[in-house]
Amino acid sequence: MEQELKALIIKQVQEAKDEVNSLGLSTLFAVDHQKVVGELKGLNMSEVLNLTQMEKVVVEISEDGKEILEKGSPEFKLVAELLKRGDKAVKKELDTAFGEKYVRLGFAAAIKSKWIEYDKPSDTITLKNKQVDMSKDETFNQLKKFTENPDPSSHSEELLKDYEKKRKFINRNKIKFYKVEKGPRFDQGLKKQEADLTTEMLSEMQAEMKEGKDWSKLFSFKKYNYLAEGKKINTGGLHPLLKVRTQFREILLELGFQEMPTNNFVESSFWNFDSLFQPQQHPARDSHDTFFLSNPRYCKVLDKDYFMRVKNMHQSGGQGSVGWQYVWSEEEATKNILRTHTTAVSARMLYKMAQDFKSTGVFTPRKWFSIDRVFRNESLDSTHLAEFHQIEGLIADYNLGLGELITTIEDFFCRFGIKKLKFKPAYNPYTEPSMEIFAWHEGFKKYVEIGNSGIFRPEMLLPMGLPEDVSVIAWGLSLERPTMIHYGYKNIRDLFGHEVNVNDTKKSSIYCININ
Ligand code: FB9
Repeated sequence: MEQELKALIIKQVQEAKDEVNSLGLSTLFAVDHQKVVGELKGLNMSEVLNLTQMEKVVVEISEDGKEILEKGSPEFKLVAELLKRGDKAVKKELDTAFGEKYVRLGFAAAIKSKWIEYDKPSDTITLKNKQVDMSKDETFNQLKKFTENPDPSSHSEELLKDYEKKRKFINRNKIKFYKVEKGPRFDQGLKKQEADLTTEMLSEMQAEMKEGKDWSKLFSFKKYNYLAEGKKINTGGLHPLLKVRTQFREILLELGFQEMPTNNFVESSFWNFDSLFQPQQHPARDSHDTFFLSNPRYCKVLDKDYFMRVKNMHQSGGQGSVGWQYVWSEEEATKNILRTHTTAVSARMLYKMAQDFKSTGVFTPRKWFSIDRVFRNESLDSTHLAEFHQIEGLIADYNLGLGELITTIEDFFCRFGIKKLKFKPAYNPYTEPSMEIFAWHEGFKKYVEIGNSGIFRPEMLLPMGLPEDVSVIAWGLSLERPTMIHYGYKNIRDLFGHEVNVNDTKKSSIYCININ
């Protein structure tokens, strides 16, 4: 069809005595004007034709006008229908058949012309004038004339106003069209436009050249369209959480932190709670808050000495602490769970640092971070699932205090443009002192909680065997909260889980999270 239209256009331009334009071609070939313009633009691109954009006002038929061109004027349609139905019809049936508005228009005009009578009780219309001259459908005939000659200057202003303003059967609109002339490569027009140069074509050109002919006219090539968009490649996309994780990870690495190995979702209660000096009666440790494994239900104890030192610290304290003063259960400590925080990983890393200190006699200060999934047996709601990603940072060095903790947290958050922080005393079983972290939210005009922090207790560090003057400062936050704020998610299920809309993963970059 396209080749056919292209050939028709080129033939018309070849043979026309008068100016050729896209409107005329559309009427001549009875093809939609936009389709003709599309074909013309292709021929213009290959320089077969030259196009000059023009503009003019034309008469266009409105939707109501098109209905009359399709069915005839409502009053004539009504008479035609009555004649078909034995000069009578129930108005409601006609409404159903032709649309209430169309019948109402015809009804009013036919009553005015005394062509029909109407009996309201029976809702019946009766034809009274059978001599209606159906060819006198002036409205229909005039609309046909507008269609055949859409140039407003061909019709009286009075008529145009009547059909446009009063009856709204036409509109006068400014339209763009194109004057069409031969282009520099018009003679190549009907030749197939080659898109690629092949070895076969080169051989044919060479043969032409050897025969002394003009090889350059042998093939016609499509003009290279530098504006053409590249082929859309259906790529994957990083999940919003992973984009945010990348930014947090980059910032922590820039601040000199090393990433801890977090590839164990299953953890022992010992590392998750006991090594942190979290007492076994703590509410967070029961099954309402923690997921316990049934198989394997228990873990092995690898370092019995450390295990016993932790037991003693819980039961009776030592090294300045009175402990928690309860009978500590080995069985409870060896229960396997899904880790409830990545602080369990921090505990393992600090224990390894103590082991290194023990074997080398040298303590090396370190900065560690972790970003990974943690699991809590909590009630679900629009912002909480039974799991989330915790971000945790810690520094183990000599004589660190609240001052270092606060400045470290300030350094960290200011990388996200968050400079207005407040710290509020809080309680954690394994840190003392502890602080909740708040940041000023410009949008909400209030401080919002953005994390928690503290200094690990000596009762946690000393049983590991770390030097007495080594302290560890740490802070934590979640990955989901900043991501939800940045992307504007109201429900965490739109961000994480099986209900996520995969197309969202193709959204723009996350970089420069902020909470405002
Ligand atoms: O992430 C949280 N909020 C937050 C963080 C960042 C942010 O945008 C900034 C641009 C970066 C915006 C908001 N919160 C902690 C605060 C609240 O969302 C809170 O309602 C939810 N909390 C989680 C725990 O809820 C079960 C967020 C999660 C959390 C809380 C505490 C820690 C980790 C994660 C911790 C800790 C800790 C303390 C001491 C030592 C070591 C670790």
